[in-house]
Parts: sequence; C-alpha cells; structure tokens
Amino acid sequence: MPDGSPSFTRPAPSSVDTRHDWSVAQVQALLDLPFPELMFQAQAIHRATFDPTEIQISTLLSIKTGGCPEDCAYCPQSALHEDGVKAEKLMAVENVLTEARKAKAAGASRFCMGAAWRTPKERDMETVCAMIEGVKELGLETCVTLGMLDDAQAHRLKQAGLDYYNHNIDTSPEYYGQIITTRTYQERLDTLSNVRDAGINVCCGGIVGMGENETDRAGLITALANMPTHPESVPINLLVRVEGTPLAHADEVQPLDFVRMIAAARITMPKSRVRLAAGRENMTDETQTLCFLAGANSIFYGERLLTTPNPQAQRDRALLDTLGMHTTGIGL
Ligand code: SAM
Ligand code: DTB
Ligand code: SF4
Repeated sequence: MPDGSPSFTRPAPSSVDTRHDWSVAQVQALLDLPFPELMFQAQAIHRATFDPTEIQISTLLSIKTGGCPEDCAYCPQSALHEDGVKAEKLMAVENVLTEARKAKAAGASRFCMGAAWRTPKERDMETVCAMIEGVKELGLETCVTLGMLDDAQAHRLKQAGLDYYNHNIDTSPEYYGQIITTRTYQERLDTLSNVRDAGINVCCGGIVGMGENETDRAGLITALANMPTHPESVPINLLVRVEGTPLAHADEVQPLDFVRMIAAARITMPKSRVRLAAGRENMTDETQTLCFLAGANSIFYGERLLTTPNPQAQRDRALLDTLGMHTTGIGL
C-alpha cells in the first residue's frame, strides 16, 4: 500500500484452507447462498490471500486469427461458422513485439498471445518461441494459448521462457459435448497436465452463458477446484455472443448470477487470480464492481480481446480510479 492509504481488514493467510475435494452439490450450495452471505465468504477469503484493492492486468493479442478447424460453438474463429472473421496468417515476430511494447507502455503486466489452432505445427513453434523470448525481454510476463500441446511442445515453450499457458475447460464435463465435438474433455486435461509437468503456470477457466444449467455452472467450478493444483489464473468469461456462431442467440446471463460464479471461484480457489475475463464490454461498471468485490482480481485490458471489443482503456482507468483500486507492477 502507498503511504497515506487507508488500511483495510485482512485475516491471517494461514486461515485459508485449500481444498481439492469439492462435490458439485457443495459448489451448488455456495452458488445458492443468500447473496450477502456469499459475498461475505468470498470477501473474507479474498482479503486473507490478496490485497483487495489490487488488480492484475493482461493484454491480449490474436497472433493467428480465424480459420480454426475446431467446432467450439461459442467461437467466432472456427472455420465452420459464418461470422465474418477471416482466416489470417501467423503474425511476424516484429509486429507482435510492437504490440507488446504498446501494451507495456499502457501499463499491462502480462501479454497473452492467442492462436486459432487445434495444435501448433512444428514451424509455428519456432516463431512462437521467438515471440515469447522477445516479449520477456521487454519485461512483461508471457502467456500463450495455442490449442493442444504434447509433452515436448510444453517443454519447448518453457525453455523459451513462457510464464503461463491458457487452456480452458470451458464448461462442465457433462455439458461439454453440447459445445465442442472435435476435441474431448480428456484431451484438454491432458494438455493441462503436460503444461503443469513442464513447470509452466496454468491459466484455465471457462465460459458462462452458453445455455448451461445451474448444475453445469457448479460442475465447471468443481472441475477447476478439484484439479490436483489449482490453476494460477482462472478466467471466468461471460459469453460474447457473436452473430453467425451457433450461440449467437443464447439467453442472457443475469448479472448477479455471473457475480455468483466469480464468488464461487474465489471461495474454492483462494490463492488463484480470478479473472473477470471476456464480456466486460457489455457489463455496467456496477456489475464489474460487484465482481471485484466477489474476488475477481484480474482483467483483460486494452480495446480488443481476440476478435471482439473490450472496454476502452480510458473507461477502465476511470473505473479503477473511482474505486480507489490499483494495478500490480507498473501502474496505469
Ligand atoms: N485455439 C485455442 C484453444 O481453443 O485452445 C486458443 C484460443 S481460444 C479463442 C481461447 C479461449 O477463448 C477459449 O477456450 C474460450 O474459453 C474463450 N472464448 C472464445 N470465444 C469466446 C467467446 N465468444 N466468448 C467468451 N469466451 C470465448
Ligand atoms: C480466455 O479465457 N478468454 C480470452 C483468452 N482466454 C484467450 C479469449 C476471449 C475471446 C473472446 C472472443 C474473441 O474476442 O474472439
Ligand atoms: Fe479454435 Fe480455440 Fe476457437 Fe475452438 S476456441 S474454434 S480451438 S480458436
């Protein structure tokens, strides 16, 4: 805390219990708590493990856009959906570094590079490793999301200096088959264990608003919370409904139901960074604030996610200022 800042109540970190044996019913019971009780529990845990006024910011860049062979129903980058996203080639390393410099100047602490691949090809791995090395040299944390990885690919990324790998389980094991048919849940878990075994931090979360029921929402949190090691970063995305994708007209999520998901992630994964990820463009400042109060302490920062808009940096700065919140590392 900077000098002169007000102090805030924080229980001792030792009081936080990290469990990996949640039942879906227990997580469901959390989601069903009276809202004030759920928020109190989430805040108590948040304050024991983190500074509740601090937020980590990551900037995303799509280094290879569109033309993806997978059929993820939510995704505008699948070649199987007619949504206007055109397939592009992998970006040149220098152009990626130019974007990373801009992100650093704007105050991001982590730079996340996403590619619309099922799995990276050999020659692409070389280019991506050069990007990771270059971004690291700028003093930013690195994250990539490239699809499925085998053991050797994970080790190669680690050698290049990769800090985080993002690979989401997206939804509950039961609902997964309604959303993706070209890649199994088990294949996702295998990639995650290859990443973990290579010593790379794991970024893994899911999406709310894909037509899943309440049990599926509890199932998503349970699957994340019961991983042998909790993911260091847990992105909770609100579906960005893109015209032309099969989920373009999915039912809207009630804002407080989304806040409940953030709180459940915070309570079950006390030491993880919970990210209020995609979907902020269509959220009020008040909903975002409730997400921060529920324990979200990371956001994507910058005008674009991968292919869809994210709030303007100025709006985010104004919101954080209003709330008296500050960012990790380099300030905004
Ligand atoms: N192709 C790689 C993969 O799927 O593993 C990496 C990129 S993919 C776009 C990364 C994640 O973005 C997906 O797993 C999904 O959780 C999220 N995502 C994609 N489209 C989204 C949307 N319309 N709304 C919210 N999240 C989305
Ligand atoms: C994650 O969980 N969300 C990000 C990131 N990881 C790669 C992606 C959100 C994508 C939203 C739709 C788009 O912009 O294409
Ligand atoms: Fe491809 Fe990833 Fe989009 Fe699925 S989420 S279609 S794998 S880019």
